[in-house]
Amino acid sequence: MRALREMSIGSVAVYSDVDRHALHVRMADEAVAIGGAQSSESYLVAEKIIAAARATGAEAIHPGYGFLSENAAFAALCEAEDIVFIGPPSSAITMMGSKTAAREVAKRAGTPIPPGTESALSGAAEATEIARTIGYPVILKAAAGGGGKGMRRVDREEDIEGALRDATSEAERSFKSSEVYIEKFIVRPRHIEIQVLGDMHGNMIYLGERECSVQRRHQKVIEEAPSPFIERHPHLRREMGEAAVAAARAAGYWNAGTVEFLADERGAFYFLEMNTRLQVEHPVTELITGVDLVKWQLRIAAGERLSIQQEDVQLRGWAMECRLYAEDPDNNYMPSPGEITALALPAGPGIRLDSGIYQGWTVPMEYDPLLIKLAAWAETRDEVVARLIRALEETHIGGIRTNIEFFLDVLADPEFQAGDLHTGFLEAWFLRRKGHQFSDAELATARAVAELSAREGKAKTPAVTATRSKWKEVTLR
Ligand code: MV4
Repeated sequence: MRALREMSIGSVAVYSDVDRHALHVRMADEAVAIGGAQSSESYLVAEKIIAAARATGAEAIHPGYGFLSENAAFAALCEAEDIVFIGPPSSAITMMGSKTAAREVAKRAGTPIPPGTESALSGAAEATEIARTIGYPVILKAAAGGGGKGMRRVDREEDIEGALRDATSEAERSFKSSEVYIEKFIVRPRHIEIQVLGDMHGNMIYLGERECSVQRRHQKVIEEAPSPFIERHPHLRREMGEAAVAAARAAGYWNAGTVEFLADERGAFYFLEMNTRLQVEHPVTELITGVDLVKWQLRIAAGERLSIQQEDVQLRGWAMECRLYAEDPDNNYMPSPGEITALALPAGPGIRLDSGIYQGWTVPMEYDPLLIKLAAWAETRDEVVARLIRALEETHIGGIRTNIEFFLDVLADPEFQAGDLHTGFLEAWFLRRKGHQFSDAELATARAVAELSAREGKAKTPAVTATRSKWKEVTLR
């Protein structure tokens, strides 16, 4: 809506019953009520969104990043109704929505994929045979999946049959498709993703990478750009960038998208999946490239040509984002909705806030309780960490519990500051602390990872510390 305002385009918000007083409704020029608090009665009902566009004369729909943003049927409905879907063509969403089809596309484009299959496994016999060829560990994944559901890591042949049964039934339950495929399991990987931007006329560029290895239960909590790993292996930036563009091109993609890769410790990288939407963490890319991704989404959707060439994309400095959530650190970071009774927000050099809250607003319990994306920019990674710590210390959100203290702890961690990240980083980090509850699976991963880290003897003194010194008053005598 900020991009629209700057471009002198009107905006219309849609809202559910509990969102009547939400910030996005206040910020829009017009707003349309679309039904019940349950998203299945409002934000997920394609026909209601289309009706809201019709009623207000809206020409285009920005699907955001949750709900219908990667729903091919919704994009196709917009196409059929002659309403512009601000995103890729529905055909590309369909293609990337099937993880096996996406693997096929990537393979055809010459983008490296983990060894494995591009079609559904016929049964345990086939799975065993392929696992023997590619070697253990392997991972079984739901073709219609993503986000960790319907996935099983398998380390030994005797576990294949049971794991396939579990993955298949979970896939069927979660996605109404029991199709499962197999991949070589990449050990201790980093999650590195490439932002791409393409127009309808065949032009496409990549805008560097983001590293999102700091995740918990497949939820990202800290994202940064550039990637500390790629800074150490700079040739990878271009290789991954070109591989990402090749895969997106092969899918007939346009608008903003993200190609996810896993990178192993040796620097080999593998295509994982493509996110066919704008992502939550897009601000860090905007901060280091100076490119407004949302404005480009709008221009591209209007049929404009991309005027930025690959050589024009220059990365400057470092950016990092923390996702501030309403969650209770004393209750295993469970959602902690409620009324925001006080609010002090950070500002000053290099700080960007994408906030959805205000004092007096009540965080509803029906949705993901993301409150604010706090992003910082500075010349170097050390400076950006210090700046984020400073900004978090300026922040006060009263009336609800938040994960602010958690970020102060992670940002002060020596391994984090050294940029020694991998997708098991947070589990290992939590294991180093006391008083937290974990699932058996989390504990097993964390133990393995902690063992590896200990063996490599990584712990150092932090370069930047969170002082959080008590305020003191001095009286002159
Ligand atoms: C993998 C993998 C290792 N090897 N695939 C997790 C979510 C889904 N998008 C893919 N995921 C993974 N796929 C192979 N061949 C490890 C993960 C994974 C992961 C990936 C990215 C970020 C965090 C993760 C946490 C656990 C497992």
